Amino acid sequence: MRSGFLNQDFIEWVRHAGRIIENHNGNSATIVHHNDADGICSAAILSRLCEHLSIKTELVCLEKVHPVIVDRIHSKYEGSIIIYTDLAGLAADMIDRVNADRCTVWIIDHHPARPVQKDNFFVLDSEILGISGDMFVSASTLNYLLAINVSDEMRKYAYLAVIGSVGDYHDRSGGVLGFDRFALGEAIDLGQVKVKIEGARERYHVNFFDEYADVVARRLTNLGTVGYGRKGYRLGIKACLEGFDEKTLSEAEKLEEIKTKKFEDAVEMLTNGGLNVEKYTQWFHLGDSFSPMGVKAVGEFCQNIKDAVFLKEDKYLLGFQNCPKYIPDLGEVDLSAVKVSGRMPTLLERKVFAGSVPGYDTLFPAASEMVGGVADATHKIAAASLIDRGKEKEFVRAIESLRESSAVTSVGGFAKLRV
Ligand SMILES: [Mn+2]
Repeated sequence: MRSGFLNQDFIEWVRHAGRIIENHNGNSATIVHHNDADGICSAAILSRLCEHLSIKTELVCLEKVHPVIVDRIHSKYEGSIIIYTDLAGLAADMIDRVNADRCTVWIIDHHPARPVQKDNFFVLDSEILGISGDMFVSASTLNYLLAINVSDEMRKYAYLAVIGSVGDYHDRSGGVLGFDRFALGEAIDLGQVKVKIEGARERYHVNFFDEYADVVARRLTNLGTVGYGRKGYRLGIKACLEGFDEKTLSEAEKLEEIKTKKFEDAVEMLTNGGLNVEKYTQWFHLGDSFSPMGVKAVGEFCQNIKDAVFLKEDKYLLGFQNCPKYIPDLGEVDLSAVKVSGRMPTLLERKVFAGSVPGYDTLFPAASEMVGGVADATHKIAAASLIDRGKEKEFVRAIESLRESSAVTSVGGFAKLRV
């Protein structure tokens, strides 16, 4: 087995990253993190590690990396260390280009990545060593491994690695695996977490919150994604380290209600003429109506309604949502982008798996490229892309024509789902 060898390499690499961080003792750093539970737990662990090393930190929470946003961050924090976590792995080339040697950059991610290796640019990403970040290591676990290599004291945050892993559904086969399981083992040994078996599934009770990891993860994701526009992720990070206070709990509940209401309104819009039906696709545009929710919402909404009676069960479902120009931690940016999410009714999913019609893993990258956009995450039955505003209809036409010709060939099932 090669995997043992790879794991040893990986651990050595994490140690190396730890030494690099230690060498920046006393500097300042900007932690740029994703807005879901894994990204929030990652930011919490990293900020405590930096505190331990007397590195002063600023936090920036992002939904997506984009050249315009990266440029804003690197000018605002010029001269500091920029640490991207739970995002940016695949954008390493772009970040290096936009950075133009203004800042030292570290990327600590578990999504597929491009390696960039320079003196002022360091990518720590399990995928580069062939360890699936979709299965065996969350960003929170990666940050945890890094942190305990620097200081034993950081072991007190093992529970955050568990919550981050569960937040990314790494327990979907019944329990967390690989390096996530290593972190779980530490959390158990240290008395932070208890495992409960429910049927064929493990649930992790986190003593610090007196709550299950999945419940905490859901709260954090709601704070960060539904409450993105109102900096709910800040409350999330605070809760990770200090526990949930009344205010944070009621905010998390309020956000759940906001989401329910927005989703109901959108269904009403769709049943009142808001759905466009083409030969192969059915699509809609939410504009800014989901604000303050981030653009993750359109994917979740499509997932929720994909089998609704008002949809055609043999057509691809596409939903568009404007990317907000306002980034809560950065202010207004000159960004004119739209997120497009693709899902499909169960009947069509079956046809895709049977190979009789093309899946999104072929349609999305090709259509995105045709309109000058970038496929963000592609999987056979679920996908997302970022395209320029005004290109929506062109994107729909591209999907239609690709389906019409069906000349696309499958690129295989290894594309990652990240929506
Ligand atoms: Mn993650």
